[in-house]
Amino acid sequence: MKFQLQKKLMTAAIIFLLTVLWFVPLASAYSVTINQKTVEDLSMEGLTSQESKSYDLLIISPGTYTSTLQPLVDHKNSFGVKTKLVTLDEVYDSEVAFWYGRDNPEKIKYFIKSAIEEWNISYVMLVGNFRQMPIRYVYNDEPSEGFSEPNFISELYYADIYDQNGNFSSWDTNNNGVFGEWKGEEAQDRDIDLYPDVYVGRLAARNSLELNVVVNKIITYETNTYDQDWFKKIVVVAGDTYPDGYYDFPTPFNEGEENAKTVLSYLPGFENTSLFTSDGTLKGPRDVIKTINQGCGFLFFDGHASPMSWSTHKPNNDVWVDGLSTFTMNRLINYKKLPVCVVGGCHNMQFDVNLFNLLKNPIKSYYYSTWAPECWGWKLTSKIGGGSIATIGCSGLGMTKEDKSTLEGASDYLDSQFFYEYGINGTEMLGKVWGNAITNYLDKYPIDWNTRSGWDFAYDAKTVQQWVLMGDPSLKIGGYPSS
Ligand SMILES: [Ca+2]
Ligand SMILES: [Ca+2]
Ligand SMILES: [Ca+2]
Repeated sequence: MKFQLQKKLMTAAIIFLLTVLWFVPLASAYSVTINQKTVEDLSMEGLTSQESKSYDLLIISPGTYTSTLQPLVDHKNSFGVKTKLVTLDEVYDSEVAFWYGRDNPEKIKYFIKSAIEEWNISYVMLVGNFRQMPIRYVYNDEPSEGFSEPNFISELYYADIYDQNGNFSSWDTNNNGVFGEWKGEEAQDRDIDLYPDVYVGRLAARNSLELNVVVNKIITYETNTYDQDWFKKIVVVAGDTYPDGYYDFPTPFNEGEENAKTVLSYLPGFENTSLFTSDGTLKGPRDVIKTINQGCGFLFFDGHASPMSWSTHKPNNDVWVDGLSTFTMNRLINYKKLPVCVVGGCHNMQFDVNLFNLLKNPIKSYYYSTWAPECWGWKLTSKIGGGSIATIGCSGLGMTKEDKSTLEGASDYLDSQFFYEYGINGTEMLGKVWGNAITNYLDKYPIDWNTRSGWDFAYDAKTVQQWVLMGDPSLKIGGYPSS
């Protein structure tokens, strides 16, 4: 049965792959060559000579997207978010990137540092998927036999610009070209402070059509959401993440539902709908889709996931209950009622997935769902006619408190801090909510770099390193009042 299904899926995927190959440009971030221009050609100075010298939002994008992004730049400026759009070529040609940065991600990071110092920016929007806008893999090793994960994408790399002494933080303190390395008895790259110094989000668009959809969603959201009834609602989806009796430690509670209740307690003014397996309100994707289609300002999932799916369990039952997958998402028609979605689970934001993985390693890519043409989080964010306005979740194996010997912290704490920041602390700018949640996490769980990999402190570091914001970091949650 399973093999038949597997064969069918593989055939469908290969047909789909060949179709998609006609449309997706094969640009590779790694093939971008740096023009060896002389220093005086371009500098930060050259980029600002005709304009203001101070900005709130820096957008970095491949040159092919500048016209698609222009309406967003105009929109942001009209609402007082001073925005500067810089192309990747301009970044690479800038004085700072000419002198500093061993590779493209590091050049971008140095450019962001200069933009903080010279332009006083608070937000950075990276535009382009993993092929078009470089990503940084960090090597905080998860050595477990069941699922070994030597590296994963970290967007926090682009946000944690300074170390605790105020110097540029390379995340490669032993200077061997391997970043965020934590393997064996202690961390090789250590004393990385991890605290974000700027708020980073990504629009992982694969082409201008996809980018155009998201740009329109952001503009529509910020101009239409204010004072809308649907916004004052939150939907939480969860169950028994760890059915009791299936692990070598006791897991008596419905962990996902407990976390969801904590989240709800942080949004006191919001009408809530909980879809739980324990009371039968969550039986499958239909329940989730129906509820989201009615509209909500926030959406929270807490359970298990892959780049293609999210699911959980009924209490003390290891049978899977599906919540939402990249396939069933196609049925979302919530139009302008777009929630900010936080998802607890593994790999929802693993945005380096692609169909070529099916050719490279069919079995592994099938098993790990890395043959998805786009990950769960980006698909939800870029969905036309609905989905989310932004999605926050894990690029790698999501760590929960059950992974730690203290049975405390990890995503259980970090996810709920997002809602604490918005609902209790009153932080309204999306990127700042993301960044402050990370800051709160590190304040509560400081990292001891002298401990072994695959254990509590390495998991604390991984928890924040892998937490990706897919969306506009300068998004005003709840939108702007009409003037
Ligand atoms: Ca290193
Ligand atoms: Ca920092
Ligand atoms: Ca349990």
